[in-house]
Amino acid sequence: MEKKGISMNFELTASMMCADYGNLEKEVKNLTDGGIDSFHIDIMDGRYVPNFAMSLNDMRYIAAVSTKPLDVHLMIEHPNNRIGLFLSNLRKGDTVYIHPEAEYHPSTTLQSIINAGMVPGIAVNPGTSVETVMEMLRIVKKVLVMSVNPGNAGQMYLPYVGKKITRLLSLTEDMDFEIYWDGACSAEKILEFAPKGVKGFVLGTTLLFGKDRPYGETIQDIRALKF
Ligand code: S6P
Ligand code: MG
Repeated sequence: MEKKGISMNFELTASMMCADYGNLEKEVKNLTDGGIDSFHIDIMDGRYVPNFAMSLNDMRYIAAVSTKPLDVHLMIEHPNNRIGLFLSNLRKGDTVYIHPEAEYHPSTTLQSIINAGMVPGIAVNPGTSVETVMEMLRIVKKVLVMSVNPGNAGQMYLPYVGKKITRLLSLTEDMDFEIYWDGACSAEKILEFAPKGVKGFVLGTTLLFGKDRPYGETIQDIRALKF
C-alpha cells in the first residue's frame, strides 16, 4: 500500500560503466526498449577517484544514440575547469551531479549547470555529512546519495548511509530536491527506500548487468515489486 504523499513511480537509471562496450549502441537500445528511464554516466579522472570508468567521448556517444535523458555523475577534481565540455554535449533537462568536495566553489559550478538549462545535482559520499552540504541543498534539484565509496561498481552496501537518507528525506519537506540512490542497489533496497520517498535508483551489477537475462525482464520485475 502506498504511503500518503509518496509516489511509487520511482525512476530507474542504468549505470553505463557496467554495460558491454563491445555493443554499446545495442545496450542503449535494449535498455531503452526494456523501459529504463535514463542513462547514468560515471565520469572519472583517476584523481578524485582511483579509477577511470567513462569519459567525455563515452558520454557524447550515448547522448547521440539515446533518446532518454542522461544522468551525468562527475567524479573529477575541479569540475568547473571543464564543465563547459560536458554541458555543451548534453541536452536541456539532462542532470549533472558534482561532488562538492572536488571543487573550491561548488555553488559556482552548480550555477553554470543551471544557466545551461541542465538539472543541478550533488553527489554525497558515504563519509560526507548532511551539514557539509546544507547550503547546496537550497540550490540543487537532485541529491545522489552514494551508498558505496565512489570509484567502482560491484561494491558492498555501506549500511550507515541509511541514517543520512532518513535525515535528507526529512529536509525535503521544506526544500526543493529529490533523493537518488547510487551504489549496490538491490530489490530489497528499492522495497525499503522507495516507500520512504527515495525518487530514483541507479542500477548496476547488483541488479541489472551481467545477469544473462534480458534487461526488460529485470526492469519489469522491479516495477512489479509489491510494496
Ligand atoms: C560508483 C558509481 C556507481 C556505480 C554503480 C554500479 O563510483 O558512481 O554509479 O557505477 O554503483 O552499481 P553496482 O550495483 O555495481 O554497485
Ligand atoms: Mg554513479
